[in-house]
Amino acid sequence: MKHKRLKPFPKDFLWGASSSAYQVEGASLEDGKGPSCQDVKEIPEGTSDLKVCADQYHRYKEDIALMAEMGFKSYRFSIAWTRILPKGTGEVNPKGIEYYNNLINECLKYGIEPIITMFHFDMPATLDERGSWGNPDSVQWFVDFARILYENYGDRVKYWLTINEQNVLTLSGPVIGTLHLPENCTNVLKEIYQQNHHMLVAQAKAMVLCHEMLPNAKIGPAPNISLVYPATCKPEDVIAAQNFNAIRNWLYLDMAVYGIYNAIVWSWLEENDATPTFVPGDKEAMKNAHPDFIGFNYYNTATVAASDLDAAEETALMGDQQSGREMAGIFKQVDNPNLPKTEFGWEIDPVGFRATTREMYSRYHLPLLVTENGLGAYDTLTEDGKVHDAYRIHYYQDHIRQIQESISDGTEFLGYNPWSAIDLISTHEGMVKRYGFIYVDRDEFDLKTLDRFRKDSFYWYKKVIASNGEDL
Ligand code: BGP
Repeated sequence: MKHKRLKPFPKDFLWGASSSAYQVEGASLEDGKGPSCQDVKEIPEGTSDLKVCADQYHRYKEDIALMAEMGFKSYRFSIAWTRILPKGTGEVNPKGIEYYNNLINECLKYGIEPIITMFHFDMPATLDERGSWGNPDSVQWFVDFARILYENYGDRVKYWLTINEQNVLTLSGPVIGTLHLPENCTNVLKEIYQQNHHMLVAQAKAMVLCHEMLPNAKIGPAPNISLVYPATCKPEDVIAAQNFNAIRNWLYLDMAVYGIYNAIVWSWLEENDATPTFVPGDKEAMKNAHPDFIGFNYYNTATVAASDLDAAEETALMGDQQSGREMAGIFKQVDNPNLPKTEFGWEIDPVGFRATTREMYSRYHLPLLVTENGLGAYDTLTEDGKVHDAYRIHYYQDHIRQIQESISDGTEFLGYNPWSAIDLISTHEGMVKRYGFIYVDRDEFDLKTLDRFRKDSFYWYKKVIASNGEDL
């Protein structure tokens, strides 16, 4: 459908950008912070560790001032669990509480709405040793942590996100450095989906608690959603696309919104003796939880064909967030010949953004908050302190235009918070894979000055925000 006239962005649209604690803050063991699984993981060869990152912990005032200069209405960031609770449970670290108080207040000073992710890939190392999300107690650990956040920040924070990309944790945990498998695990699929179940229950309980404690706050999930296309109109490919759509996307949103397990996924787990064990109260918690919006990260779509591997062969756990998976007999991810790729091999599909959001809105009828979207690229700082990232501007122009198309299709959006506000460390490809509007002067291993520079996209985004999306 081609619109004759595009509808404008809503007046109070939350233009901003995002980050996550372990990728941006640095100060990884400072001021009482305990180690998270990210601090103790094996760092991928050739990439930086996570000790300093963009050093936002020490430079947040400067960073928020730059975001304010761009005109941000919101900043999505995560709270490091181990800054608040160094051991994951028990004693609270006052310095950690103070840091996020300062960060939130700094945002509010400029009228920037803080959007807080409670969990972004950084399980406390102590809890990892106790089985991480595989331990049934993890539900309570998370709810206790959430309560502390609501108590301390709920007077000022209106927007909350539960777990970042739970689907990526489940599908690509080892790549992100987060999946904890017990030794001698005999049914890996069952273990993974038991962990997933605990996260789903934890999320549901945290949403209920949020509504009880903070009646004016809004809370939602933040999965990574990619509409899955069939490689051809062969009916078997369509079934494969439905399979991956269910496993990758709808499992997470059907549960968050309707409190039910997606039937295709449940049957697949049944066939593999991998259905999760429920404890009393799980079902009720899931049914009682109602998000106010759907937060989601979008990078691109996925395209799949039928998998001709024997279903008896092991189900593959591979690929990163956006690429290359096959599950025997279920689906096989293939390249989409219609789409270009980033320098890091991720497909680029702005129209798929529109398609994904239309589909989500028709399924769930909740407003959408884009919590990530963006282009990872090699940027160069010129001698006169500029970064000419026209490629990023084009990427954003194309994607923002498609949001407007989707708005014109009737989809309700709360805001757009692409990845990332400022350069930070990628999940597994280091510092050289940059996403920010703000350039950070450091290399993979050389910390240089850590000074901030405004990229061309910085000035461009400022203009977009000032015109509420009219001047792209
Ligand atoms: C998402 C994560 C982010 C982030 C982003 C870019 O999956 O939520 O933490 O890093 O993708 O991915 P990458 O860093 O792998 O390029």
